[in-house]
Amino acid sequence: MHDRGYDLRFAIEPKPNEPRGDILLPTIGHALAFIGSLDRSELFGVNPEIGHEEMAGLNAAHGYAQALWHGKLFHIDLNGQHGPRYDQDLRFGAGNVRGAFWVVDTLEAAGFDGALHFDYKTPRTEDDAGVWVSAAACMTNYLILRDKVRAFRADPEVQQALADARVPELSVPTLADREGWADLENDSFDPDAHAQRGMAFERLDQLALEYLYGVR
Ligand SMILES: [Mn+2]
Repeated sequence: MHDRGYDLRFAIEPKPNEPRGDILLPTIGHALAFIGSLDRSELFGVNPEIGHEEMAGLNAAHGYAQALWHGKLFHIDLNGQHGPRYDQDLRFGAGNVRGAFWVVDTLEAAGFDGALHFDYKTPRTEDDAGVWVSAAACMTNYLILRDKVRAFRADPEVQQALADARVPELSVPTLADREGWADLENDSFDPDAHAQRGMAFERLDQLALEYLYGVR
């Protein structure tokens, strides 16, 4: 295909089950591992669907974040889902609302600049007008959550909570420049002191919920 001048990339969309009981490449992690084994792996990425990850009982935002970290989030399918049931394809923002908040936060924090694509299905009980209601609602709900995550990230209390939870340290390499594994022997790591400290995730997560509940 590339030999014929077509500048195309492929995005694999993982799904754990349905219509069959088991589907190969059931999750983002499986797809990333498979892609890494391909001869032209640079041409392949993932198109994760929120509902498919949640059908597998997984945290969609975590999967999106891992795909971003690998440079493999080529495309996204936003929708809604209630737990590990059949593929519900609810409009985005319906279903797991908290999960939707974190997916939008992940995309916005990472500066994802690809298409914001929705893969949802209007319930068959709707008429044509209802189809347009649910289509508009997908976009409205993204914009609502985008406003909320931007306000969340701009809040000085949130920034302090992020620092208290040592989130910025996640991007610091374990070894400093010119440091090797042998240098770790001379490190002054105090396991007792580290066992005493809290990670302060509850505070950070509660701030997010308060933005989601609309009281901040
Ligand atoms: Mn899809």
